[in-house]
Parts: sequence; C-alpha cells; structure tokens
Amino acid sequence: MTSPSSVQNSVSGPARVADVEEAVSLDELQLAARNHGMPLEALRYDVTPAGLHYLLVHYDIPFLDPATWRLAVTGKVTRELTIDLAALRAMPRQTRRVTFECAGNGRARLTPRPVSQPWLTEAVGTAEWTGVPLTAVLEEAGVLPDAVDVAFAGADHGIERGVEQDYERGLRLADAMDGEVLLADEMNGAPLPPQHGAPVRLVAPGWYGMAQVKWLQRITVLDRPFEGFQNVTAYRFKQRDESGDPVTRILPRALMMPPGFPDFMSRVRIVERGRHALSGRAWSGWGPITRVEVSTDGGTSWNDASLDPGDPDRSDRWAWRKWAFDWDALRDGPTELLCRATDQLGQVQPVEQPWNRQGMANNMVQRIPVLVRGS
Ligand SMILES: Nc1nc2c(c(=O)[nH]1)N[C@H]1C(S)=C(S)[C@@H](COP(=O)(O)O)O[C@H]1N2
Ligand SMILES: [Mo]
Repeated sequence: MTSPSSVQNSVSGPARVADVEEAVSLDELQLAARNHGMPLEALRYDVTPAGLHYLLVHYDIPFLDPATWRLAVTGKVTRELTIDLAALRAMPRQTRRVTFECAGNGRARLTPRPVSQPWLTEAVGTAEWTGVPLTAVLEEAGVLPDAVDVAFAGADHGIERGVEQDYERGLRLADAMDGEVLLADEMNGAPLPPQHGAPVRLVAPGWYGMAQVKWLQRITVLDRPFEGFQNVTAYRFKQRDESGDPVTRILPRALMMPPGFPDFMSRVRIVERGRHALSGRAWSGWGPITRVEVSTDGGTSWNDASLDPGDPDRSDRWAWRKWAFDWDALRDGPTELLCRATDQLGQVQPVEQPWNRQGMANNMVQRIPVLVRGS
C-alpha cells in the first residue's frame, strides 16, 4: 500500500543507493518500462533505426505543435531572438552521425546499486541528426563578451529529488561554440519523433546523453556558471554527499552483438561448437577508438579485434566504430565473452566496477555468458 507519507517521501526523497540484498523495485521497473534500451542485436546497424534507439525521458513527453513552436534566445546577447521552425529550417543545415549513450548506462550492475533508471549496458544508439549549427544561431544573436555559459531548456516539467523544474542543462560557452553542436529537427532523415525531442533538440557530439536537451524551447546565454539541478546536483561523480566533478564526455566502451540464441528467461546464449564471427561497436566521446580486445575465456586472456577503418572523410567521427573477431569455440560448456575498448587518449575500459553514487559513466566491460554445445 502506498500511504500519503510514502508518496511524500518518494516525491521529495534524496538520491539513494540500494541495500546490498535489495532487489530492483517497482519504481525502477516503472522507469525501465518507459525508458527502453537498444536491443543489442541492433548493434548490427551502422545507424540505429529510430524505434530501436535507446530512450530516456525524465518526466513526460511534452506535446509541442510545430506550427506554434518558438525557440527563444535570451540573456547576454546583443539581440534576443524568437525563431520559428520555418526560420530555423531556412538556415544552412548539416548532418552528423552521432552515438549517444546515457551517463547511467551500466548502473544496474553496480554493487551497491544506485536506485534510478536501471540500465544494464544497452542505453546507446547512433543516429543521423540534421539541423542548424548552434554557432550560427548564437552568432546571429551576438554573444556578449562577458558570457561564460549557455543554458538549454526543454518543454518538459517535473519534480526530481524535491526540486520542481523544467529539464534544463548548461554547457560552457566554449563547448557550445565548438562548431559541432546542432539544433536538430531531423533524425535519420525524418522529422524528430515525439520521444526524441520533436520538433527541435540539442545534439552535442561526444557528450553523455544528459547534454542532448530535447523539446528545446529556450537558450539563455549567462555571465555566470549555470547552476540548474541537472548540472549542479545530478550528473556528478560523487562517492558521498560532496558536490563532485561534473559528468561530461563519453568514456570508451565496446559492446558485442551476442552470438548464438538466447534462453528466454536468463538470456544465457547457446552457441554451437565451431567458428563464430563475433562483432560489435566501440566508441568514445574523447576521440577515435584505437583498440578493441576480446576475451572468450571470462577475462583470463585478451586478443585484438580488427577495427573498421571508418569513413575516410571522417564524417562518422562522432559515431561508433565496428569491430570483428573470429572465435573458435572448441570446448563444450559455459564461458563468458568480454570486449574492451581503448581510445586515442589511452583510456581503457575497466574490468572492475568504477563505483560512484549516481552510477555515472560506469564503463565496466560487458560480459556475455554463453553455453557452448556440440552440434
Ligand atoms: N528535455 C529533456 N531532454 C533530455 C532528457 C529529458 O528528460 N528531457 N533526457 C536526457 C537524457 S538523460 C538522455 S540519456 C538523452 C536521451 O536521448 P534519447 O531519448 O533521444 O535517446 O536525452 C536527454 N535530453
Ligand atoms: Mo541519460
């Protein structure tokens, strides 16, 4: 039974870490059923079909009529702007292939588990986003010299850990003006679907998902650091109650398309004895992936996978990279398949969990339990 006081507690409660023996709750299931991951078999697509892309919505999906939608650009600018969709679409457009990942990806496997959207490893997807570079709009507004941050507000409204708010995130001015950030109104060549931010969202290549503000309505140029909830309280690396460092760009991760076929309940994979062409994708928001290694013996030994060279004109530089590895499954019985990525900064995925209170940027390697059987 939910008593008024427990509703009050859950409305205003602070972030919580589950007790060690505590199972995933109905509250977490409620989030997991609204916010779906990308089924790992969809790693086969260079560009994730929109319906298979992961989804994360903090509050409700708002309805914005494209005919009456307006984007306000205010704050420390020479001229405040109000832009409608036709005016935005009339500006020079660009398309970028970008891999998104939720900063909470992998959180449900942490011990102890931060209580929140319980992702396993599937909070990822790659789409082709088309829209107008943010720099073009900010240049039209004329950013004043004392500007330091830019805040992006969505139309969705809710209450989170007791704080009522519109979903809003800030970027440092230099990051907002890096020339890569888009105001996107198309995903995979079609208007944005409602759940992915229609009619216009921010796309900040390389950043974890929280920066990709959907249902964008207002851009505010600030002469002080943005202090909204989603920057100052959420999305921080904390061990306890300290304020912690902010979560920014995506740490390297490789995922494998699970081979064989699954058991319905446990999802353990059955694979036939013999050769298997293992493959998957790897990405980092800090630059190109330089190495992917695979282990087929539970992490005892590692072998290099081959990496797809990618597009010669680097138009896919913000997207995941394909990798492949041939596995000769010779011995019957259970084993675990692992893969791990290294990026150009030399950052390698950890095999042990990098724990923090909100379960942020946890890029511990994926493990796929499989059962090899003779045919
Ligand atoms: N307005 C708004 N933007 C948002 C969110 C939100 O709840 N509201 N969720 C963020 C988070 S945490 C993630 S991971 C990404 C998910 O983007 P997607 O659902 O298009 O995959 O959107 C981000 N942008
Ligand atoms: Mo997220």
